[in-house]
Amino acid sequence: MTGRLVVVSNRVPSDGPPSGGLVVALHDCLTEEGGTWYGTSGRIAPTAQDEFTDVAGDGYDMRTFDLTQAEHDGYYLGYANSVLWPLCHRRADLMALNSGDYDTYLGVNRRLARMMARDLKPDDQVWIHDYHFLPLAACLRAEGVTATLGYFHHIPFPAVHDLLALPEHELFPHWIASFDLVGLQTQRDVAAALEMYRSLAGAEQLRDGSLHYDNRTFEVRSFPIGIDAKSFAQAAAQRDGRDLLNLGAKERLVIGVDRLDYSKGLDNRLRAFGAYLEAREDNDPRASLLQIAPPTREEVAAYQNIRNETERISGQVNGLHSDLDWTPIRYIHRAIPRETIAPLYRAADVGLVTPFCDGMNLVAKEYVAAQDPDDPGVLILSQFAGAVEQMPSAVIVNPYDIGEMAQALRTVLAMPLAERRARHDDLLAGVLRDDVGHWTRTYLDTMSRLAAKRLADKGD
Ligand code: GDG
Repeated sequence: MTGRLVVVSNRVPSDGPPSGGLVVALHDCLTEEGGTWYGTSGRIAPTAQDEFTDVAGDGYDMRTFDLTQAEHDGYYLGYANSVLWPLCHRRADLMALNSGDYDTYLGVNRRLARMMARDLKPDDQVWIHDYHFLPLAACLRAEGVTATLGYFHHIPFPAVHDLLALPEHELFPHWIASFDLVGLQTQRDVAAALEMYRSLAGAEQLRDGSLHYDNRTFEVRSFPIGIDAKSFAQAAAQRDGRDLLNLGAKERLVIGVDRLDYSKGLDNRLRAFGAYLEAREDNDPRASLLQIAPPTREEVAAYQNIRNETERISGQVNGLHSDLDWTPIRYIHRAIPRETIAPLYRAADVGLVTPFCDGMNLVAKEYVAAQDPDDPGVLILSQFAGAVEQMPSAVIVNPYDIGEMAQALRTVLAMPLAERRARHDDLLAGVLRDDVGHWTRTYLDTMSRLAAKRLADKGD
């Protein structure tokens, strides 16, 4: 790589060893390449300071900044998670448009751009992550930064029609065009981005596929994110998940693992499991659902509603179907350690992944990686998870169709070993091949190619 690698993400793992797939992947490539990682510290400061705090990383530097309480509320909880998140997840109806939040969001991006501009050099390659920083490239350009700026959008690209609900919708194409490389999860997302530019006067697609808008030329491409599949498979085989759950020899297990977010389809999933139990015949196997749903963004009102709904439906289903010696739904509203989650996936006959809308969904890939290849479980996957483009051998369902999901559970729980193996072999090959290392390599190689081209063009 010519020039330094610079990474920007909302949180920097400055308070301990990195954990979680994405953070570990970014840590690994910074350790290999060297460079700097920018982001918030997770601390709240009484006043906004235009200074970074330096933290030593493993072969790289971390530069963190604190948010004030008002910034945390307006930038993070407000505009990022109560406006952009619902907008990108086809829930414009849940957007909380509070006046002032956009200004705070833009203010944080401007402050970060101002501070970063002092450090950046023209041959740096900057990889910015996620919707917290949509205007960051535009802000950096306004500070005179000419470095190569890449962006990866982890969540779905908004539909053109939904975008109109964003008061700042006219700025959105300008924010995107200020990057040099825009990475999206799926082909579907790339199609949505192209549709947005097609609807704009003055935007054009060039012969080499790149886009031109606002006097800038940039590329929009899909880079489907993966997981560290090998280490996940190893972790899954360390313990017996059935023992952890005290499962009876004949009892079958269905698993769901999701942050408790309205985009994940938990309500309809629980309804479908209830419908499956309703239609179950006496000689059908007894199956229980383990739903792990750790809390997330609890200060945002829409998250309170999905929690109430999840608890109401699981209480209702358990009330109807529990027996003296059996409770069909085990619902855990708490984070479970990663080394425990992997064997639980392996113990489950079915992985139930049914979001209404999801950028990728790593749980689908983790479930596949964790299976015993000789006796694998089956993945039921929503047609609205980005993962569906790479995982056609899953049993694909419509998360709005409760009857179809209940029927899919019946089919999968009775699926013969040969079919389970054939589906799993196919899915596992993809999960191992397109792992998280492949994702970082392809993104960074593409950004390096663009950086070299930009430097050569400038030299002409
Ligand atoms: C965003 C996009 C995109 C969950 N509960 C526990 C736990 N988890 C872990 C899972 C998985 C991760 O959290 C969730 O990843 P997802 O991809 O499913 O979803 P988001 O958090 O919404 O992530 C998504 C992703 O970014 C990456 O680009 O795929 O579409 O929305 O790894 O295992 N981990 C532990 N305990 C839990 O209780 N340890």
